[in-house]
This record gives sequence, structure tokens and C-alpha cells, in this order.
Amino acid sequence: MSRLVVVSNRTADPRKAAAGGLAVAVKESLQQTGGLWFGWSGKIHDESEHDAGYQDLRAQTVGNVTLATIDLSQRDYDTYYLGYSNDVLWPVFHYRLDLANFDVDFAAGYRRVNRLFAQKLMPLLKPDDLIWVHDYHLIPLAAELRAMGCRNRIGFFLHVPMPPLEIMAAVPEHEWLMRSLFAYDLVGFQSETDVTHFTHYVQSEAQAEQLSHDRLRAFNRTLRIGAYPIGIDVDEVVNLAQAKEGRDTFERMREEYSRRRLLLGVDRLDYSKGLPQRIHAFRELLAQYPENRSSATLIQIASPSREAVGAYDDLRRQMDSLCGAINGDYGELDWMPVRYIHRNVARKRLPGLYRASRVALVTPLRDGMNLVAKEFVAAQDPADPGMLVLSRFAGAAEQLKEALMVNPYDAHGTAQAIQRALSMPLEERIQRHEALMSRIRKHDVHWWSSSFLHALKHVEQDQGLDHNAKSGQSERDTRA
Ligand code: GDG
Repeated sequence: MSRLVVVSNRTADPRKAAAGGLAVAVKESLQQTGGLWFGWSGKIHDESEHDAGYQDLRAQTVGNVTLATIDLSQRDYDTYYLGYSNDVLWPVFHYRLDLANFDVDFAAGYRRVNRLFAQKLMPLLKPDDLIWVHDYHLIPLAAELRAMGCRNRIGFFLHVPMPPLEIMAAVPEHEWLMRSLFAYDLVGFQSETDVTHFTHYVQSEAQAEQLSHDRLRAFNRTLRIGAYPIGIDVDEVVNLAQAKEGRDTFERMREEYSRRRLLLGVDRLDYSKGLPQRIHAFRELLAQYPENRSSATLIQIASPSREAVGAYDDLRRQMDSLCGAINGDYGELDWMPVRYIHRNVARKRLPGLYRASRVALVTPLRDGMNLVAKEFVAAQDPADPGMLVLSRFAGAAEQLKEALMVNPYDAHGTAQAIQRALSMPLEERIQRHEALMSRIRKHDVHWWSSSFLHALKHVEQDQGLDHNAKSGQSERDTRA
């Protein structure tokens, strides 16, 4: 059996409780075959880049998995990570051109670190390794590896949305980025909408030929594409909801809110998640349906994220002010409409909190998938389930049709849906929950990684690798 090599911006220790979907999925697939997980250590080398050894690879073996990491210099961190990844690609891929900061130094840093990753990874590879690269930080990695002679099967999964052509084309390096994807053998997206956007882009901009529903030919290469919606580890969430910490949290919340109806939001504090719009919608609920005053409470957990990027600071201030205003305007001596928690909550406590909530508000303005929506459904009591209010702009909306779907920009319509969720009869809640749960179970995280890896193993490898490697190289040299 081929060894699996996973490459992502950051790695995680397989012995520790996983922090989220990617870590769970990667850990499990790596442990099955044994493998290598390569990425940035999370450490910044603050000395001069010319100091010997700062880019040395550190390897640590845990069971049958090797974690191999490198540090980044301050300049690489500023340009590749904060700059191009999180100040260009993240906003653009979430349709926020207004927040993108197109700086040529960022693009150069992004190329430099992708090349560095390839240089450090290349000597570790064996000929029949299967390589799986994750997310927007590493789009050009396969092209860099091919330029160094790598002929392995390489797959790529994009966790964030693929924007439409008109948005993608605003990135100065869009052609290079999209061409780089053709150095992979398989590119996976979260949703059919993402696949459609990518197909439309390469057909219009690169005269790609669609050979079949999942094969595209352009830049002298054939690429397999597909939608592989990421799932969750359902049993893990169900078990955590029933374990001690889960039950304690559930009971404490039910007691604390015995006279109230609890609504819940759990997100990283990120502008893609639609948090200010959610507070507006909740305010609208209190205005339109006064029976919720003194009765409905929204707990909004917003875990700190990317605080070194300016747009996140603005969002933090905006949330502080919106939550302060709604509590000031509507709060009573014994009731506050919003409990806003700008801290991380322990993973073991989340399922109990999900289960104690009547309604979850998962209303991103744009999201690749959104795992919180699936976790909330999995944690519910099937005999008395809470209801999911879901943005039509989350990737999860393609699968979770029985949620109450909303347009998060429409505060009035969202408030109506929240009211409907709060007053939904038990029978309807049970029916919707059953349908949602069966879909979440069928397409869980194990299905996700095994179906992607199965497709990658069986993809017919294109023979045009050398040509692609050369064209990738010359393009890079002229632009670097
Ligand atoms: C990207 C894409 C895609 C949240 N707050 C806390 C906490 N969380 C956990 C949740 C969930 C995870 O973090 C968040 O996952 P999402 O899918 O909602 O969002 P992103 O982080 O933006 O992830 C996204 C995902 O990649 C996977 O492909 O779905 O679209 O943007 O698991 O439970 N966990 C803990 N404390 C918190 O306060 N412990």
C-alpha cells in the first residue's frame, strides 16, 4: 500500500485531541497506512534568515506517523502567511475584494515559501507515495514539486470556496494560480458550486476542454476534479455530548436557561462568518416578535483568530459595539439578550452546549463548508432536537436541505426564520433532524477522506508532467 504524505500549512500532534475536521480526518487516514505529515511548525525564526539552521527540518515520530516541520522567517511569515494567504487569498476566496491587499511582496513571499516547502519535502518522498496537499496556502506546491522532478500522484483539496471568474480575475496572479492547479492529478472542492466556478474559469480563461464531467484538459495537462464535501466524525460528537463534560455542560445550561430559549452561534471571529449581520437579525427578531424579549438569549462564541490581520481588529470592535448596543437597548435587570464570548471554549464542552440550544445560527456570508452546522445536528437529542438556521451561502447548504435556509444579508427574513425555528412543532423538528442526520452520517469525515484518496489512487496519471514542469518553471522565473 502506498504511504500517505499530507501537506498543510500547519500540522497537529496526532496524540492530542483534534482541533477540528481537518486534523481528525488527516490523523485517521495517516494512521491507517502510516505516513508523513509536513508543514510549518508555527514558529517564527526572529533572527536573520542567513543564520545557519533556521530552516532545518524537524521530524518527530508518533506511532506510525512522522511529523516533519520547518520554521518560517519573520519575512516569510509576514508575506506568505499574514500577507498573501490571509490578506489576499482568504478575502478573495470569500468574495471580499474590498478587504484584499494586493501587494507584490506578498505574492513573492507566497511563491518563495511554496518553493521552500517543496525543497524540504522532496528529499523525504518515496516513489510510490500518495501526496495530499491542503488548502489555499499551498496552491503552487505541486508545480514546484514537479519542477524538481516529482512524478508522484498529488491531490489538492480546497477547504474554502472557489469564487466565480469575475472575482478570481481581480487577483493579479490569477492565471498563475489557476494554471498551478493543473500540476495536480486531482483537485477536490467542497461543493458543486465551487466545481462549476472552477470549470467556468478554465474554460473561459484557458480554453479548457471538458473531457467528461470530472476531467478537464488545459495547459497540456488533464486534471480530474470533483466535489468532496468535508464531513465530521459523527460518533465523536455524539459521544462527547454524552460524556461527563458534555452532560455537565448540557445540565448547567438547561438549568441556567430553564425559563429561556437558548440560541447559539459558534464561530472563529472571522468576517466570512456574518457575525454583525447575525446580531442585526437577532435585534430584528426582538423588534418584530416582542414575545422573545426577556425570553430568548443568544450565546455567541467567537474564538479569537488571526489577530495580526487588520480586518479582524475592525470586526472585533464592531462586535463589541453591536453586542453592547443590543444589551443596552433591550436588556433587563434579569435578562441580557446576547452573551458574547470572545474566547475559545474547550472542544469537549461544545457538544453539550449544542444539545442545550433550541436553535443554532450558522449564517456565514460565505463558507467553504461549515462544520459547526454538522456538529450541531449530530449533538442533538433525536427525541427533542434543536433546529438549524443555515445560510444559503455556506457550502453545507448543498447537503443540509432540511435546515431553515436564510439569506444572511436579509435581517428581516433571517429574523422570520429564527422565529419559525423557535416555534416549530416537535414532529416537524424530528422529521427534519432525521433527514439531516442520515445525510451527515452518510457523508462523514471518513467517507470524505476515503473517497478523495480512492479517487487519487485510481486517477489516470497524465504523461505531460515534464512539459508542465518546464512551463511552470519559466513562468515562475519571469515573475519572481
Ligand atoms: C475552514 C473553512 C470548512 C469553533 N470555535 C471553537 C471551536 N470551533 C471549531 C468548531 C469546528 C471548527 O472549529 C470550525 O470549522 P468551520 O468549518 O466552521 O470553519 P473554519 O475554521 O473557517 O474552516 C470551512 C473547514 O475549513 C473544513 O474544511 O468547513 O468552510 O472556512 O469544528 O467546532 N472549537 C473549540 N473552541 C471554540 O471556541 N474547541
